[in-house]
Amino acid sequence: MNESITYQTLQAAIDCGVREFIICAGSRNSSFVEVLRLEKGLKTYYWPEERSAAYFAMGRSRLTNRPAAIITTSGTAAGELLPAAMEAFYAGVPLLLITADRPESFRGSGAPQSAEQVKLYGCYTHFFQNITKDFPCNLSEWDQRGPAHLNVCLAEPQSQPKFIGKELTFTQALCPEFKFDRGHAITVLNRFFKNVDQPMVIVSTLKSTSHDAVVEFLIKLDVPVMLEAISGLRENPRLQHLRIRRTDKVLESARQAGYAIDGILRIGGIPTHRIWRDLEYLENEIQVCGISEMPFSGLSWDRRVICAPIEQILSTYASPKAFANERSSVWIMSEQNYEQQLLELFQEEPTAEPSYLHALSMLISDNSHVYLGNSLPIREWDLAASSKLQGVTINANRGCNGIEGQLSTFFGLCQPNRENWAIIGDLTALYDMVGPWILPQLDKMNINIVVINNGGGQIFSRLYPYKEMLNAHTIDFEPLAKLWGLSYERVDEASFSLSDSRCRLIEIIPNEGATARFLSKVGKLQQQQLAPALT
Ligand SMILES: Cc1ncc(C[n+]2csc(CCOP(=O)(O)OP(=O)(O)O)c2C)c(N)n1
Repeated sequence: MNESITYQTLQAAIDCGVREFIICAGSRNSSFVEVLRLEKGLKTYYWPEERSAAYFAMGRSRLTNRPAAIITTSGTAAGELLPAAMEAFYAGVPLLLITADRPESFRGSGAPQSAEQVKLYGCYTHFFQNITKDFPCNLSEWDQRGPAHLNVCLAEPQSQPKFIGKELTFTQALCPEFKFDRGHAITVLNRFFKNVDQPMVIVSTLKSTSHDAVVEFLIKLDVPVMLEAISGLRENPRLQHLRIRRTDKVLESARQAGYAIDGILRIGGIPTHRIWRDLEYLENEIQVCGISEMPFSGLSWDRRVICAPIEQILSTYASPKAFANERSSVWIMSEQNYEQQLLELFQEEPTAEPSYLHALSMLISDNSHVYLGNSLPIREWDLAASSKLQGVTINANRGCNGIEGQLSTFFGLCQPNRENWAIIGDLTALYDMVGPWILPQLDKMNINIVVINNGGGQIFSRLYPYKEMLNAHTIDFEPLAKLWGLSYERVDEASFSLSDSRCRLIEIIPNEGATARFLSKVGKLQQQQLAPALT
């Protein structure tokens, strides 16, 4: 029985596009291991730890633009997939979770390694099926716009299963169609543009396939735009004349320039920056419109999001009104001023954390892949990375903003033929210490793990005046590099260079005093009236 259920489930996964299986072996799922270890047409990875493995699978799915499957044994092993399922749900990643289970007769029995696995991931899966010999796997209802869960009930495994090598067949899988209402999307956009006079655009997480359409749209629209790094457009040379550089006090600075923003169009994911939190309290002052491939608005008071393929809407859309005016030009000009002064601050405080981020961005080659950890790195990249860096692909886990599974997601996204850089905090690195497990199974690649070790969760030191929030520590990361056979470089001085090692951990130790001074100076800079006020 196990043999036919296993083949049939794998065939259904293959039929919907899965070509990579991430396997966390245990007795209960050994029939899957048995089949997959001999299968030549599929890529397999093996992990001893399910939580990180699921994040790795998510990274693979994002990189290959296909669903990737993770297969676990029963019990708590299945429970370990919840964080990645949540992330994949909010990020819209087609992650296939296959959990082995004991036969249904064991439900509620408390028998060893059996748990209640039916709908284990609750609302975080777009599709669930309990597979038994009477209910074979059928994934045709999975929309592939979020995770799916297959709970596979298997009989007690034989000690030596002897499967007759059946053939799995590889057909061209069709991705389910993204259904959306184009007419409605255009009506909502038109209404927004008719109602506002001084709009701004924010672009956050964006698929690279939407880049061209968004660039053309922004150029035509000709209004100020905040380009978060994860949009992949922050450094785009065609948009620099529209780009707002600051990451804080955006609305205030626009107002000072006489451009009082009355509407914000969001393109892509939920923005990381402060402005999106401020908007929560500006319901009556600023109109918001969102266009995204996910249905989330990120605001409690506004649930209206145009959920559609961005490039299909924006590539032909023209606003019913023109917006460019003298006030917006004054504001954007003042932003260029601000950038100049920021560059001077990096020189003044070279050992401050953002200055290290800036220096690092100057050492990273064009066309690299950069993964930004949640917490300070993703914010500091936006604040400090050089806008000269061209052709970079930026990734981050911004579905749930968790700090777990970050190295594993990064490894899933690493690509040969380009530099791969992960920039993460120290607690984030500690959370995923098992992540480098997968490195020997990857092709030879240029992989750089940068740990910004500021001795704890320093994002909180900027918000809370007590140390209990920080989880402060004095750990250093050289032993972790050694454990995983990575070369190690330590950076704690004003000027630094890096070796040309291809698989390494770089520990950057910012100077606390310099960081505090830098933050105070940048705070003043962001507050200064840089624009001549227009009346
Ligand atoms: C799984 C999870 N637990 C807790 C948090 C809350 N959190 C956000 S940032 C952070 C601290 C991260 O510290 P570190 O990685 O050292 O980065 P730094 O703040 O120093 O940049 C914590 C605990 C979270 N985002 N995800």
